[in-house]
Amino acid sequence: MNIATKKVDVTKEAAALLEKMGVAKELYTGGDMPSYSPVTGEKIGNLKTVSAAEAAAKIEKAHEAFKAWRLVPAPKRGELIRLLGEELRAFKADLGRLVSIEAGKITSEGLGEVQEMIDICDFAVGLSRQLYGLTIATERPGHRMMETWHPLGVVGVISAFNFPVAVWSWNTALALVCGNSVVWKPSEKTPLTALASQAIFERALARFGDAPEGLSQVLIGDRTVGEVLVDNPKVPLVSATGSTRMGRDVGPRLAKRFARAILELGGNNAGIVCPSADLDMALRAIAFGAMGTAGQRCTTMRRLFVHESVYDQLVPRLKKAYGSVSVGNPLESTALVGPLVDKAAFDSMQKAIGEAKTHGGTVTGGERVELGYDNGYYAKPALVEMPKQAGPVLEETFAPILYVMKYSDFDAVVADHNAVAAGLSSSIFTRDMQESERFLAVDGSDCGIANVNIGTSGAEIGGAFGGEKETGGGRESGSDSWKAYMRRATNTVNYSKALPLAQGVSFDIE
Ligand code: UN1
Repeated sequence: MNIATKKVDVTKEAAALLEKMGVAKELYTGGDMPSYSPVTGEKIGNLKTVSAAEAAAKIEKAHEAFKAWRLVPAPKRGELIRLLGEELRAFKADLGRLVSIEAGKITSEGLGEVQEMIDICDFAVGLSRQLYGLTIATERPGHRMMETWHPLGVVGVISAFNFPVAVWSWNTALALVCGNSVVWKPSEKTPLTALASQAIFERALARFGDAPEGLSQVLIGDRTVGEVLVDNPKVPLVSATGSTRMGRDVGPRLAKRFARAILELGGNNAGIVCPSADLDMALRAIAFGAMGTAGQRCTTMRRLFVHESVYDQLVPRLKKAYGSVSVGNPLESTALVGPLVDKAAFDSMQKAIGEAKTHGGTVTGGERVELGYDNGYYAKPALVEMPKQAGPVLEETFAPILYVMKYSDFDAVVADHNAVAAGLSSSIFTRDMQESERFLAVDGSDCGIANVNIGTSGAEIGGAFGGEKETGGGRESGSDSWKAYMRRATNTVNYSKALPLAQGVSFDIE
């Protein structure tokens, strides 16, 4: 069912939310960069952009802030992030709503995104007392060897429209407890949520008190501003989330100046449904993984392999779910699928569906849903049954298209699963322990995330997030991802009265 809605005033509501969160009006009115709401296609802000020179000055300021912040004890730095978590809790509803307005997410997903921010703050507060280094057995008597982790410098963050605020928080919460400063270039499609996050951060900063100025800053602007961040020698690490195309540009530029990169790029995530799978569970997981966030997560399920023995039980039910899923305005309805981000996203969805047909695909859904907004692009999620993995199935199209294929042999399906360029997330649905273990084993899924009996999307912050191959190899968020935000020093201390050399080398000068 498609949910018809009354007209919403997204511009007014966005302004009211921004005011409540403490964003100065001049930051988003009368500027040169428009922001649109995908919900109705209307313009909701006109932001002031920074020039390349202004961006460089902000980076310089962040570098100065780093030099002071690195001297603050890590648990004290954690206190700032604890306060940030408190402020995010207080503004969860407002920021979540603004995410829905600016990125088009349904209400629960907008709120869920802010919850991810709160969760990473909690994680980082604990981490601020656990930046552990090893002590290492040394081969020399009267010596001690250990590792010390030191702050790195200014951390550049480049984020995408689909997780406009959570990705910033994963990087910022970790970077700040690790003693770094942050300069953030948000997506041009979602700058207002960036301003709101910055305002919330500044509230935490005011409560914290004595923190250096410029500890976390936002660069509003286009690609040229991002390039300043990527090329600036005072930025030793850039964490960039976006397309593989963007990563192909950013990665080598960082490598050229020996800066570090955390790249979180495209995904072409698949699920495998085995003969013993709990089909009710698989159905729900696939529906959320493939249709949730209107197919606009890096972790969205884009390919599905179903064993021939259960294909006719599962796929008709899936098609039914695709037929009945509610598509609608996320601000005024309880629809499960909101808009695509813009016309370009809708066009690329239609193009991929067209190509799939030429490769023998049979399509359910995919058509535009008219809600009366000229520039709001809503589409029925598409399920495309494919005779084999070919054409657009091998690519990431950032839209709700699920390619469904039948399989008969486990080894062959694992090979097909891995036969795409991206390597972000994956899942298997089975109650057969041998199958699940083989999927997780060395010659199983080649992705950074491999799940059993849950979908590909919706990862918790506690794990390291990221993927292999053209996904870029970066890891952010939980586990020991913090190590990428610090530099490691190996220290050997001689407390003896002799100077034995390692490896038994003798070098007696007299
Ligand atoms: C992304 O789509 O860029 O696992 C991030 C998930 C979310 C994060 C997605 N926790 O789906």
